Amino acid sequence: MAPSIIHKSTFLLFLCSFSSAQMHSPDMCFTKDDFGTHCPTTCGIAEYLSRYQPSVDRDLSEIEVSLVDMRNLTKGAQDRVVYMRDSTTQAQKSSSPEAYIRKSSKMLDDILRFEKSIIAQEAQIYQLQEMFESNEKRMIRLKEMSLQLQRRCNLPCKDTVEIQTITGKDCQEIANKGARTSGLYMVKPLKAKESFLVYCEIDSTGSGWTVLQRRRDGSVDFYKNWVQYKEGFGYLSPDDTSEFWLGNEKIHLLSTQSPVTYILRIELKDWEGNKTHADYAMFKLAPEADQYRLTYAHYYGGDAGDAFDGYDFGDDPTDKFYTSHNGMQFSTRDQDNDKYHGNCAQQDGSGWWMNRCHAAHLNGRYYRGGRYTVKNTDGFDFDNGIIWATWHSRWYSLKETTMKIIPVNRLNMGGSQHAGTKQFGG
Ligand SMILES: [Ca+2]
Repeated sequence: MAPSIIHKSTFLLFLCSFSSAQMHSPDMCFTKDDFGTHCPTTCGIAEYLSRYQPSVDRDLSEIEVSLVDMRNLTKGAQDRVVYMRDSTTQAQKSSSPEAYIRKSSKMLDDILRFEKSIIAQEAQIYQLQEMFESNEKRMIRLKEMSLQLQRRCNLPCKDTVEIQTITGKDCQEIANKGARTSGLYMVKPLKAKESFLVYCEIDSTGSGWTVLQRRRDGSVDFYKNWVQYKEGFGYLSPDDTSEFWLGNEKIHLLSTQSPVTYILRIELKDWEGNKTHADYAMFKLAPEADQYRLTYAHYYGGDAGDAFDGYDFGDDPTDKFYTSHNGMQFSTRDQDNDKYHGNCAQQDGSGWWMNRCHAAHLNGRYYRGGRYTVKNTDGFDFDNGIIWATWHSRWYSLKETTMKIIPVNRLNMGGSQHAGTKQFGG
């Protein structure tokens, strides 16, 4: 790392760049248009325009054919008018006055009728020509846009982000070394073979949170498989604007580096703008051999309630027991480690420490507006939203969530904005 304070580097935002090759998914082009400025979004638009172009071309050539037809028709009518005018002159010369008057008035009627039809046809032609011209202009605009987008898509998918140079075994150590800015840092937990990128939330008092999970706008699909949850997915951004799962392996390495014990803080925000949090003491994620089992010592505080301890939904007396999460192994759609005869992760479209199945479910499906019903689940048929049952019902999906950790001694120093949390019985 360069000795300068800030090291600017061209950096692929994909988490997977820092991990296994298996994470180089086919999603080079990210098609969610609400994701913002990331290059892959434009590939989708260019692809859409390219698809649109042949059908507009086809329309234009059809209009051209009808214009030619109309022109031929008009020409025929004009010929007939000329012919009739000639016959009138001829009749004037050859016929008797009465016969001439009768014949000529009939012809005049015919001429009038034909002239009217010519005028109508000309108006139609004019209309079609206008349509043709406006379509041509539109086509030119679309072609320009398509070219522009194609040029942009041909550029390598990159973003210039600042990666801070201070490193440490976690964000708190980085803050202890003097960092006072939130952003992207490289960390290397004690047992880690190599360092990896994390988002550090550092406040002015020197508290350094290492962020493990972030939901904020539904831009990232959290219905992923075991390897993806192991390695992490989504995007890390220096200004904390994107969604991600840091990865079970990294969370394991961070949370088990003795002698540090960590507080896990879960921050939640609903669609009405209310915020709350829940803290857990001695948060740890077991190694992959134990399927990244979640353990903590006890609920440490916060107003969100202890949803990790399960919730009595009132369906069954065993609800609370079978929806608790402490001690559960991690499950994904392709690795069922839950306590249910079915597959909770598959039926709820997520990866999580499933029991039978959950009272807390922060990797669930994103529902805009919060409230949803079985009918909105597109066949999942279960409460699969972003749920914290002790705060909002399981049919209310939260707007934003954060999971982050800090060494317990730092939290107790009172430096944190949420300091002074109540201690519940162990
Ligand atoms: Ca099962």
